[in-house]
Amino acid sequence: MAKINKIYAREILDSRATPTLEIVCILDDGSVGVSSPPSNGAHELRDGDPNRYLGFGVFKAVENINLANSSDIVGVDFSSLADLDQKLSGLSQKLGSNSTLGISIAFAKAMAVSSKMPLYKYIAQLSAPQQAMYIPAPLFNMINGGSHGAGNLDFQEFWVVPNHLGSFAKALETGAVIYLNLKKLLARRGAIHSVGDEGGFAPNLFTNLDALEILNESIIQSNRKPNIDVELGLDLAPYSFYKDGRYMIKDRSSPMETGEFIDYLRDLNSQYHLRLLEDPLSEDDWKGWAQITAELGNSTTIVGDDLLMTNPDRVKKAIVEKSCNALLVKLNELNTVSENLQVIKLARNAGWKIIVSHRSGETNDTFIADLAVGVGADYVKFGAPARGERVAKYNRLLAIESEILLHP
Ligand code: 2PG
Ligand code: MG
Repeated sequence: MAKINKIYAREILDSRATPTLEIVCILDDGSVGVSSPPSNGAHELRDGDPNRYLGFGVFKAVENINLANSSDIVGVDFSSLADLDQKLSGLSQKLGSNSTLGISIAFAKAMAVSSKMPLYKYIAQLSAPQQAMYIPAPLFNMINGGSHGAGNLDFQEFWVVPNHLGSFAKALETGAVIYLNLKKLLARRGAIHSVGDEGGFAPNLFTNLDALEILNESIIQSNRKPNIDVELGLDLAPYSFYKDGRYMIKDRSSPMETGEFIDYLRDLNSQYHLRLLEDPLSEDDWKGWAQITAELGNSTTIVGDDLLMTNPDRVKKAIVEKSCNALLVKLNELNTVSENLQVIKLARNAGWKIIVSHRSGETNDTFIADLAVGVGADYVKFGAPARGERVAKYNRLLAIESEILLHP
């Protein structure tokens, strides 16, 4: 049993100058949990006042949470996080999912403190029983294109995936060294190397394929072997280059129909052995997704992000239609932590891989690092190994890894 003694919120900024919430939850035994969920969630409550933050302010949400002190959340005995989350799901229309998720995370953190347990172990208890704790493999987003980068590339994210070798610390070092060498290589080519939203470089190159080439060069420069020590992966996020049912990218002079685009991706996969391919097709092209998963799903992992929106109904449809074989979990697409645990269970029972993801606009909250370890995710996607809000999560994984080594 746990009772919330007090809950309050304030407006803070995310990594893209957009307001988001910071929420403090204090239990009646004095345990405290603080959360700051990222912005850009599915059903957020925003003020819409054009005179503040271009309408993105969250004062109404702050007020709602502060008023929750006199509502049915504070002073009530909850038997578990699931118990509170059930109530929060019912309040999500009124409070907004930014508030309900923030309260849910802050409560989970306070409960872990109260149970004298590391957060990842507390989450593991709520999630599937596991053999042993491990750190999921990181997907480092080295090059940002599409709507996330000021350069000229069509694909949104170009990842390097170090082969884990059982040590997250080593994987992180590999990611960081490749990042530093990539910076030098881009500068030598005269491609701009400002960074995009997720800390990866945002260069101007001739083609998307050039970006994969230069990543392989950086891997070699870092004394690692492409495909063996380090693999590549992509999040295409085609909404920025899919128009009128066709895919138009700078690598080709004319737009491609779905079938042609799948052929193009098959060739890309044969050439670069992509470990994962996220959102290869438009989110409404369900037929195309089933086709690409049937054709490429054995040689690469097909990840549904925009296709699924972490939404259980879309996940169920994708399981039936065999549309993909991995779920990207973006926590703030749903109202509570428990809703996320349920959708993860659904995907895992279908034999899918699980990737716990940050958002392009982030805060320094490291909850998703604990969540990823607690649920036994296969991968984490927290951006480049650079920029504070991304590195905070990777550094939390370092801390968890040393704790697990000491107390398995
Ligand atoms: C994605 C995510 C995170 P956003 O497309 O996978 O990288 O981006 O938060 O903008 O949806
Ligand atoms: Mg995506």
